[in-house]
Amino acid sequence: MKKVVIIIPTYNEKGNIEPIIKTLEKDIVPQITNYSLAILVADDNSPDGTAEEVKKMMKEWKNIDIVQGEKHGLGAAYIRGMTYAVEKMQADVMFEFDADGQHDPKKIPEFLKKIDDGYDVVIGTRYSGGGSVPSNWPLIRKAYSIFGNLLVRTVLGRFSIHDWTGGYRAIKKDVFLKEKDRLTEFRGYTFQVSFLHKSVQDGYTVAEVPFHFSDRTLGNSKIAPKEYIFNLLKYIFTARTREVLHSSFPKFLIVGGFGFILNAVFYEILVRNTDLPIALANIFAAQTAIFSNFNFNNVWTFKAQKSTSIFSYLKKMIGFFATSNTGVIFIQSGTIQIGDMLYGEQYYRIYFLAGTFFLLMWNFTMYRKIIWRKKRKV
Ligand SMILES: Nc1nc2c(ncn2[C@@H]2O[C@H](COP(=O)(O)OP(=O)(O)O)[C@@H](O)[C@H]2O)c(=O)[nH]1
Ligand SMILES: [Mg+2]
Repeated sequence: MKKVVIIIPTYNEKGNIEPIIKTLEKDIVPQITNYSLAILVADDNSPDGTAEEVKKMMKEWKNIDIVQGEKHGLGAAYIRGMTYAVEKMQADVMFEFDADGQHDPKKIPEFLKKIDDGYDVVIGTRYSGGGSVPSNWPLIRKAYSIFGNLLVRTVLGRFSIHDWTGGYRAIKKDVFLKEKDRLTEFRGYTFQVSFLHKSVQDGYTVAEVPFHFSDRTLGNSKIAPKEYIFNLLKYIFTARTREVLHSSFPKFLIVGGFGFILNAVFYEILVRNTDLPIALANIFAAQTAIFSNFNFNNVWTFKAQKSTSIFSYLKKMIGFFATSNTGVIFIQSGTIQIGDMLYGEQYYRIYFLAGTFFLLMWNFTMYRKIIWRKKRKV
């Protein structure tokens, strides 16, 4: 039978740890028949004697264990706990679960159901599908919590996950073993966001279980808001920047910039040295940019999808010329033509810049629509 270890990190939770463990042992353990359940307390040598409470209960229930260490933050405690759960307790699935009663233990079977369905990570969510934060929280605290999560979702660009900062989760062993060495950067609460983000980047699947996050009744929250907010912002912005720099976007910009220079230079030459109407001169000049854009993107930006046969290369290039020329003729050269008709040829550079700007907006909109369509299909 597969093994589930519920990991409870504790720092000064003397009053909370006994009732929560009793609830788990009496109400939840008997309900779960397809897994063997164990509890692991990851305590940071709490001065209030949390560990002594746990050790008392270990005499009554044999499926409880404790791993102690110095206080280096929530993330460090989880890494220690998860390592112990995998190596010493043969865990296949691990839960992150708070000691203070804010996580409704009755939801545990729902998390395991999602694991059975094949998901790698299951997160409890307070922000979708009926999940909620305590109704007695002051408005400002609710706002922090809701907008904080919205900010994380937006910066990381992954909207399908609604609760990034919560600490009620179930994780398959393999996910932890894969990410373990990359998790040492943030040892406090930022651990939650970075762990989830790295898992998603590596393609692990995530399911959400909505739950009501109840208020803490005993003891104090251990969160240090200033340090947490600073580390969280640092993580989301650096991680996202790295992601964008490794994507095709910068290459796309360089290729496009070079195309723009070609377009401008040939336009300048044709306008100065021929009698062509300036709008027509631009249509000719733009072909050099389209040719360059296509080929550089083909061999560099999207080299993974590079055309191999001459036939598919030509077919792709013709398609690219056709779509690009729609914008070049109607938007970019159209702007030049209107400028020419209204104010005359002498401002040809201004019409060109305006036309190119409109063309960029047009291309960007088309690009985004295609991306949107792709996203909705998945
Ligand atoms: N071992 C350990 N546990 C911690 C640490 N910080 C918080 N915890 C535990 O993590 C859980 C969630 O902490 P809490 O302060 O309630 O966070 P909040 O609910 O976000 O305010 C509780 O069980 C805490 O005792 C830490 O530095 N070390
Ligand atoms: Mg709490």
